[in-house]
Amino acid sequence: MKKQGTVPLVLFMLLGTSLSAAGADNVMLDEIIVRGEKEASNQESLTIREVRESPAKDIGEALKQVEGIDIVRKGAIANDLVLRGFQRDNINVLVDGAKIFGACPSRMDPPAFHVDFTEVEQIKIVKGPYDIENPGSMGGAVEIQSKQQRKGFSSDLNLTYGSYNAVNGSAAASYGTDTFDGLLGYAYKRSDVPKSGDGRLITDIYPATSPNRYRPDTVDSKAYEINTGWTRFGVNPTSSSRSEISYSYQDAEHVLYPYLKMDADYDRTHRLNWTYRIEKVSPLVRELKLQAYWNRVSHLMNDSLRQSSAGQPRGVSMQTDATTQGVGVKMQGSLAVGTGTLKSGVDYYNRNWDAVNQRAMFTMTNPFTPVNMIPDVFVDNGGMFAEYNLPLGEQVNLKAGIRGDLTWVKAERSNTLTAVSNSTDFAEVSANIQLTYKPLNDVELFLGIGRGTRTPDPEELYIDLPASAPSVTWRGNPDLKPTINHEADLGMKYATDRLYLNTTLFYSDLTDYVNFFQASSTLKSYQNIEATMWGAELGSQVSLPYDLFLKGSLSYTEGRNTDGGRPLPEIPPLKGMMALRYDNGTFFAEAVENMAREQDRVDAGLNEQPTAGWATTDLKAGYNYKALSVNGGVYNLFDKQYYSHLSYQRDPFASGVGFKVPENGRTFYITLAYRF
Ligand SMILES: [Cu+2]
Repeated sequence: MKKQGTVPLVLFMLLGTSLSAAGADNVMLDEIIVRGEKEASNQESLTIREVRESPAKDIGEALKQVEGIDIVRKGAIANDLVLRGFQRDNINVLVDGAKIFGACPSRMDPPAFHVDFTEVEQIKIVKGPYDIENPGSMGGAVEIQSKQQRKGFSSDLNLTYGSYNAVNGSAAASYGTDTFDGLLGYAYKRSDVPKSGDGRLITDIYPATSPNRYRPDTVDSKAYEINTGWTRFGVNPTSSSRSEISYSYQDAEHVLYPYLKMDADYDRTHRLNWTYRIEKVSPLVRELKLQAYWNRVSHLMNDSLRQSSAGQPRGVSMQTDATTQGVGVKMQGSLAVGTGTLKSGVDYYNRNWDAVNQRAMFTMTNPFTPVNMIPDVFVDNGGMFAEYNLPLGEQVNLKAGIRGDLTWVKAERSNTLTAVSNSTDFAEVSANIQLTYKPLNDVELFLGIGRGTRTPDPEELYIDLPASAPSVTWRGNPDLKPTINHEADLGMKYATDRLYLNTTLFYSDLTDYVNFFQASSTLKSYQNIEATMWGAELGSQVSLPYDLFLKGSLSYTEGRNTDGGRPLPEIPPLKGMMALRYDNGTFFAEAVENMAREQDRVDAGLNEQPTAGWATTDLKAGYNYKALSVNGGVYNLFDKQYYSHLSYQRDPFASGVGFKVPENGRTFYITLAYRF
């Protein structure tokens, strides 16, 4: 064991002396009010406070405390978001309204990975097909929002140190006047390989005979190293208008993915975003917004750290070089129409995705033949939407929206699935209606009915990774149709100043759901199927006497492959959380119990295996003194060995059934922050 014991001891000694400190405004009470009164039933949010208090290494991991959200763990970082069992392109992940894409065909770099915590103010989640401002929010949308500019000089310094030499340091400084403002930020993250509850490294999960095992000299190499820098400049030409331009660069190096057969050599991301907003243009035009963005990710992965690369003259036996690029423009306005507000807009984006794979073993006669795994595919999408929000008296609010999208997909290179310039196109309509009714002052009922769509992505359409039998070939399906989700949501919320209780229930009827399946013993591909999903979430937060707060949540989703008469694969099990917190505004201490039930609803067609249930305990505490704060804790206090059901994989580049990546064992962390 390492010298982890000293960290919490120092922390609790420090906290012990400060219990009598005077209470400031209580953020916890504010949060209950925000959740209870400002958020719709089908929305959730996570504040940067909640992110900072958790030992999460990335936004995905921080979000798993939210009802309805789970993650796919592939390593120590870069966790992929799952919302109500909807994964990948079934949900939309946006950063300040911009679509962002990952380059890796195995999702080593999911969209939310490309943003550092320190850039973020809060994360909003829309559950169900109710975001029609953006294309593709079929199962829901996750909107990452960057920090708002403040007047004067302000700075934000954070330093976290934790088990496995995990370091997360960041510094951001900004200056703002009434007419202009600027911001500069930098963040650094690194960690050694964490251990799971059984005391083994999470990289040490392979049998001694597996070619995918880490080499003895790399099994304990660093788990990741990430540098991120960002800047923003804003001008306010008038008191009711603002223009902003921001740029971020992220360089992730040496990221280990024990879940897969390869690791990331690098992952370099550029994000550029420009917005212009003008309010109160005329009595009719309440607001106009313009946006243009560009982002680009280049990614290189290989097996240089694995046994499979031993003796290879190039130092690798397989590698994939991938890039993706997104460009988009959006224009929208809010108009005062009748007694309501009409929001309407047009948008366009273009995404390019290209991945070239090379393997020593693929065709023995011609090793390292480049394969156009994703054949330089361009996706163009143009859409328009209108949404009308009509308050009907004090108690009732009606919102209805419609959106149309045209999508063109074209391959610029060939592989066995597609010739150069092969193309396909889609035309889709989404719509929804949302009714909110407040029969009593503290009670709110929500009914939503929506139709959401998403087009098949370039990977599902055109991926081609041929292999010589008995190895499994991974191949797309150029005939895929867009998925259509017809969903109904029912919500009930009870909220007072001191209590918040929200329950939601959803049912989804999915036409042409894109399902990954075993087409033959040597081929895996995608097919459109009929499927249904239903689920429920319960969230609550109560303020008790003596500055105590109780929080609890439950989430459940069940997916069914109607065509196959079996469960949908990769659906998270029932999970829940209970937390008791003491918080007087200056000092807090919290105990959290996390639970997940066994998942035995598995897809036999993919040879998916059940996962055992588990329960873990976390403790955390913190102290604020003026601009300085310190918080820390221990995650998985009892050092349980456990697995998230989603952390197994079955793609050709995944390590296969039986090689699940365990969750971290007991982890200590402490964060020092200075903000003024
Ligand atoms: Cu990759």
